[in-house]
Amino acid sequence: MAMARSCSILVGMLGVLACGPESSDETRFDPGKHLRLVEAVDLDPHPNVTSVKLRAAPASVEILPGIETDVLAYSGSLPGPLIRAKRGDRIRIEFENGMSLPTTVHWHGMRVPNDMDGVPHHGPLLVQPGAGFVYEFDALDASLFWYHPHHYSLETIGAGLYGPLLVEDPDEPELGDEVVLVLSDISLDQNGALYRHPNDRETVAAGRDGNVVLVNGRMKPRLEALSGRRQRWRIVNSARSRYFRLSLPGHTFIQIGSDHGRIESPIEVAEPLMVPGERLDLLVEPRGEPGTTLELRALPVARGNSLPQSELITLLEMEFVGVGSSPPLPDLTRPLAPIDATGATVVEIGLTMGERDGVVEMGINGIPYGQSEPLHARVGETQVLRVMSESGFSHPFHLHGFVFQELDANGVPVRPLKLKDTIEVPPLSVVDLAVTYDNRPGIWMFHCHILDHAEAGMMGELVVSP
Ligand SMILES: [Cu+2]
Repeated sequence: MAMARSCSILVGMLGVLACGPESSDETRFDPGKHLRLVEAVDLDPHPNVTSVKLRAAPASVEILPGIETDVLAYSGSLPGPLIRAKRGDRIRIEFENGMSLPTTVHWHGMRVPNDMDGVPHHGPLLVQPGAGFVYEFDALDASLFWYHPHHYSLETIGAGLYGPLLVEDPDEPELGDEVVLVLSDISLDQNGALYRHPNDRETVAAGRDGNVVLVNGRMKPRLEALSGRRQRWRIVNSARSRYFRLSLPGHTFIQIGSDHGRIESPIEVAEPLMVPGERLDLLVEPRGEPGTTLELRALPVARGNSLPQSELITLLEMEFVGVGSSPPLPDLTRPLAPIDATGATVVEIGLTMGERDGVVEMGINGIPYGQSEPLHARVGETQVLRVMSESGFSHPFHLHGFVFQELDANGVPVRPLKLKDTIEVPPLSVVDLAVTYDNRPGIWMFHCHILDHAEAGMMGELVVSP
């Protein structure tokens, strides 16, 4: 602490921060002080239990400068509080619904028991206004996850209900100054009030992108950097439909993780794409003269052959406040086993778009959710999900409860191996995903994570039998 204090005195006197050695806790540099997330308080003193309270309710937050916007928020903050646990913990969330509509909380990516997944198939899982529910599960995997409603999702995620859940790996060394970045957007009118998109054919087909892009609930926040000192960015895309293609001019990233923790071996990426629901774990070594800034940008993306490109957006402004250095990286390989999909049942999942009586109707294999029969699998079985975008649109495909590995044209997992639960399915293309169902039977959902598409019927159920 003494060292940290002398650093801040230096900042005051010189406007710079240059401390060393950086690898020790005492000289930790915090790049994220201008975009800090509210953190949920762990109410259980037991070292292996994380117990938090979470309340969904109307709230008023400042998004546009000086203007209060009425939103829906978890525990009063947008995004919802960062829930921090470590692998092996028991996580307990005492949830309360302070809204006027029923809801659930879905723990996107977490391998939870089926009745904790927050989908409202069964009446009791729907949390009525004024009621509560205790979600309780084990943190099996270390990664960044996120939580959001799985009922009225389009409306309530659009109004601000989403938050990050970080499960840390207690055995992992420090790899860089860590920042959790929640990317999202929100639709605001000129008075700063939530804007209601029309529910017309074009909006539903395209998906509603918000006109205000947010990083940790803020417009274009500042992120501090020491030139030459490594940062670790743990990022989630919580937007309803917006894709983010990240670019830091003059820099590349080292990708070390994806949806479910670290990937098999690190890869250098220049402009990584994040579809709604996906997570990325990136290392970046920013370089710049103290006193200068650098913009992290979202490059234009078209989510379909017929859709216009999104505009170029500045996500955050990186501000160089000094120089630093980082120790060499340790070996970052992770021993993952490729799924052997030889002889596995191929299950075809066509993501289809059509029209009935002038209304856009989306579905799985031509049948909208609610009218379709579920798919089937058994615990222990390996299947190949052949997911096909049968239109000129991109779809981020999400499977609840389980992890998959993408297969190449020869039917073997793409290297380096990545454990995924959400993946881009480009227009008019096919993605093969190998999945082995571990022992958590139940009715699991899969759907497009463009929430307009999910709402219009692009969802299905998979029954995993014991
Ligand atoms: Cu879609």
